[in-house]
Amino acid sequence: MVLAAVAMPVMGQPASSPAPAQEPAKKPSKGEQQALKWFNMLDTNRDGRISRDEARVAFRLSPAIAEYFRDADLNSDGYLTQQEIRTVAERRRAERQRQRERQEKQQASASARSESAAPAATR
Ligand SMILES: [Ca+2]
Ligand SMILES: [Ca+2]
Repeated sequence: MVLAAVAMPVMGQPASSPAPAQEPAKKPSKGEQQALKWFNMLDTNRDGRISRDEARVAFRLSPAIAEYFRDADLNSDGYLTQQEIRTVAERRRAERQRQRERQEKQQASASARSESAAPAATR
């Protein structure tokens, strides 16, 4: 009896927090946060996706956004969903990561080369 009470998850409480705060487990990247911010701003009819019409305002503000819209509309249906934005953000992050790793590798091999060519400090 006691065990059952303990095992019961605390769910009988009245919903005190209807809007879940940000999950600390999976923090979105800065770019993703920014993208979602303008997503919410542009989704004027709140249907969870941005139509070209809704994005037109942003297109006027920045041609980069028009480009982003084209890139991020992965299924080319003329709508941008949060899922698409996340996917694109994830993809860009992975790309940056790969670039960084490539650079680091280049630097490492370059310094390794110079070390073998000129051992330590030449004095
Ligand atoms: Ca919309
Ligand atoms: Ca789409």
